Amino acid sequence: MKNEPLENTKELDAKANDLLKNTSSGDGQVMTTDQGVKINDDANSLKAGARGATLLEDFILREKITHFDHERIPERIVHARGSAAHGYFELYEDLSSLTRAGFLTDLTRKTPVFVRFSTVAGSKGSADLARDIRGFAVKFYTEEGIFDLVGNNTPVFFIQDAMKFPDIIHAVKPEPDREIPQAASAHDTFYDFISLATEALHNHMWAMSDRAIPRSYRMMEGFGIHTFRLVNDREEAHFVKFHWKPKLGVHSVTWDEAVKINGADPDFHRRDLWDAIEAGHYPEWELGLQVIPAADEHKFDFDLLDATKFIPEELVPVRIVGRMVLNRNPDNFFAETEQVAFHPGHIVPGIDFTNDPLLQGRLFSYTDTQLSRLGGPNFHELPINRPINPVHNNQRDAQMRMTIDKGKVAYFPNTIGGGCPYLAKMAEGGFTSFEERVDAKKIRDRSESFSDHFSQPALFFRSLSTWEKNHLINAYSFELGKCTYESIKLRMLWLLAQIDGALANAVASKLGLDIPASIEKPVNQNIGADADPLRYEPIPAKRYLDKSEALSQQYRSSDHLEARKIAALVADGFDGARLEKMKTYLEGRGAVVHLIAPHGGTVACSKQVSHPVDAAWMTTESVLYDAVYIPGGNINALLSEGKVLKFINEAVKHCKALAFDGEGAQLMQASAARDFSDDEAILLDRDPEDFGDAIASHRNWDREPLTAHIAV
Ligand code: HDE
Repeated sequence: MKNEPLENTKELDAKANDLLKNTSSGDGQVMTTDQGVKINDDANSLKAGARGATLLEDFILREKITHFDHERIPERIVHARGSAAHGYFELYEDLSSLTRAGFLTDLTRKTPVFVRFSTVAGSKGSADLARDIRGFAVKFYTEEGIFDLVGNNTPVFFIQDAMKFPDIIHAVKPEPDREIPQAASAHDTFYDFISLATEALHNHMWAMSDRAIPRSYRMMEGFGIHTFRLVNDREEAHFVKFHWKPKLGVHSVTWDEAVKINGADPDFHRRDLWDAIEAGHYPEWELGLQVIPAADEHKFDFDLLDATKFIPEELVPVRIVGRMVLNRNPDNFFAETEQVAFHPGHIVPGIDFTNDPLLQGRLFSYTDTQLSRLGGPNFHELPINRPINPVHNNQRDAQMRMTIDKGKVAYFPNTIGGGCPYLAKMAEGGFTSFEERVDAKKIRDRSESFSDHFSQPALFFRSLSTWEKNHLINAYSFELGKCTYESIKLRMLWLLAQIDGALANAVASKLGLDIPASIEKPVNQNIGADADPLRYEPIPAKRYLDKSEALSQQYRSSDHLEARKIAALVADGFDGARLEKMKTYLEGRGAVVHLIAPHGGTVACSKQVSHPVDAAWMTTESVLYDAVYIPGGNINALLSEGKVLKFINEAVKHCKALAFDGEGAQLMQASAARDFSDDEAILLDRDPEDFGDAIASHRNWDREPLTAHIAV
C-alpha cells in the first residue's frame, strides 16, 4: 500500500473508500483555474505591454494570489505540532458483558482509525524533541458513528478542573512580553504556576521523566486519562480507563540527544512515523482496559474522578482487548492531519462520560476551538472528519455547507417529510445517556478527595530505575536552573521535598541552593472567597503501594527492531562482505541500515563493488541513529576524520549499541569505545544476532555513569 495513491491501494477500508470521493490527482491532467478554464501560461501575468503594469482584469493571477493569501488557518491553541496516520482497530474478545459499543463487541470488524500524535506547547513549526507531554488522539470511524479517544502519553493530567486550563497553558507557552521560549517549559511563568498549583506536580513529574522525550511515536504508551464509563445492553455501567501499549516497547532518547536532534532533524518523530509506514513496518499498539465495577467507585485511596491520578496496574490489572495498526500515511497533510477535529465528546452508544471536572470542561472546549480554527460549524463534513455511516438531521446552512439537503423539511416533528429523519429507538442503537442519579447542591467547590497531591508523584519516583531517576533529577535541575526567580526555585525545592527527600536533595545540590524549611503555604488559588482555604491544602503523601513496575520504562521493552536505524560508517575499501552479512541480518529483523560515507553517490568496497551512499558524513549526525556499525576493511579515511570519532563517541555516550568488525578494532581503540570492552552493547567481532539483540534492548543504561568524561 506504500507510496501508492489511495485509489491504487489493494484493500480499501470503509474510511479509505470514503476519502476517495474527495481525493484528486493532477497526474496526466490539464491545468485549469478553479472554475475549470484551461490555463496555458502559469508564469506570466497579463500586462499592458511586456514591460507594462499588470492588469486588474487578469482573473488567473487574481485567483492564484487570492487563494495563496488565504492558505493559512489558525494553528491549534495547544497540540499545534503533530503528525498522523491511518490504520485500523480489531478486537480480541467480545466485550458485550461490559458495553454495547459495536467496535468493542463485534469480532468480525476492522474499524478504521486516524491517529494524531502531537506535542502540547510548541507552535506548528516547532521541533519534535521538545521536552513535553505527547498527545495521542485516536478517531475510530465505527459503524455507529465516531468515537474519539483523545489521550496523552502520560496516564495523568496537570490539573483537576477545566477552569484552570487557560492558566496552565498561558504559563507554559512563551512569555507574552517577548514570546520566549518556544516549545519549552523551562521558564519562570511555568514554574511560578506549577509551584502554586500543587495538583500539577504529578503530571509534571512525568514531564520531567524520559517519557517526555520519546525515541519515537511508535514507542510511546497512550492513555485516555479520565475515567470513562462502559455501558452494556442491560444499562449496567462499569468505570473504565483506556490504555495503548506499544508493540515496540517504551523508549526514550537522552536530553543531550534531544537537544541535538532538534537541530539535526526537527522533524525526527514525523519522519520516523512516515518512514516506518512507507517501509511496511506498521506501528502497532494493543488496547488495554482497566475495568472497575460501579460498586468499587470509592474503594481507592484516591478519587476516580481526579485526572491527576492513575490506577496502579497492581490494583486493577490492564486487560488487553484488541490491537491498533497504523498502515497508511495521509495523502495530504493539511486536508487530513491539520483539518482533523478530535473531541472527547464524540462517543458512541456503549460508552459514556463520568463527572471528572476536567473531562466535563473538555466537552465544551473542542468544538468551540474548532469553530474558529476551521472557520464555522460545518467542519464535521470535511472528508477526514465525517463518519462512515450516514448523517441525517435538521442542522442546516452556515459557511461552507457541502451537503445539499433536499426537501422542505428542516424541523422535527413533521408530517410533510413523513416524520423523517425519524428517531432511533434504543434497540435500534439510539444513544441514551447513562442514568446517573444526581442529588446535589449547585456549588463552586472541589471535593476533599482531590487533595492528595504528593502520594502518586512519590510512587512514580520510587518506581523508576536508577537511570530513570538520574534523568529525572537532571531534568528538574535543567528546568529550574533556567528559572531566574530564586523564590520560585525554593518553592519548587520545598515541594519536591514533600514528594521525595533524595530527589529534592539531588536537585538542590545541582542548583546550589538549600531546601527551605518552610514556605508560604501553597494554597490553591482559584477557590471562592468564602471557602476555607485549609480544606484545599494538599495532604501529606501516603504510601499505599511501594512500587509499580508498569511506571518504569525499564520493564517496557521488546525484542523488535522494526525501523530502527543503524549507521554503517564506511569509506572506499571497506569490508563489503561483512557489511552485507550484517545488513542482511538486521534488515531481516526490520531494521534500516544506512551507509554513511565521506561523500554522496557511491562508495567502493574492498572487492571494488559500488554501494550507494545513504548519507555523506557532513549531512547527518550520530543522534539520528539507534546504533553504529563499523564493518572494517580499509578504515584509514575513518581514522583521520573528526566527524567519525564524534559520531562514535556520541553513540557511546548515549549508551547505544556499537559493533566493530575486523580492522574496525582500530577505530574502537581510537574512540571513547576503547574504555568499554566489557560493555554488553559494545561488540567486537561478534555475531550479527548479538548486535541485533543489543539494539533491540534500546540502550545499555548501565554504561551511562561511566561516560561523564566523554566530551561530545
Ligand atoms: Fe486537550 N485540547 N484540553 N487535553 N487535547 C485540544 O482542541 C482542552 C486535555 C488533547 O491532535 C484543543 O482541536 C481543555 C487532556 C489532545 O487535534 C482544545 C482541557 C488531554 C489534543 C483542548 C484539555 C488532552 C488536544 C486544541 C482541560 C488528554 C490534540 C485543538 C479541561 C486526555 C488533538 C483542538 C489533535 C487538543 C482543550 C485537557 C488531549 C483547545 C480545555 C486532559 C491529544 O480544545
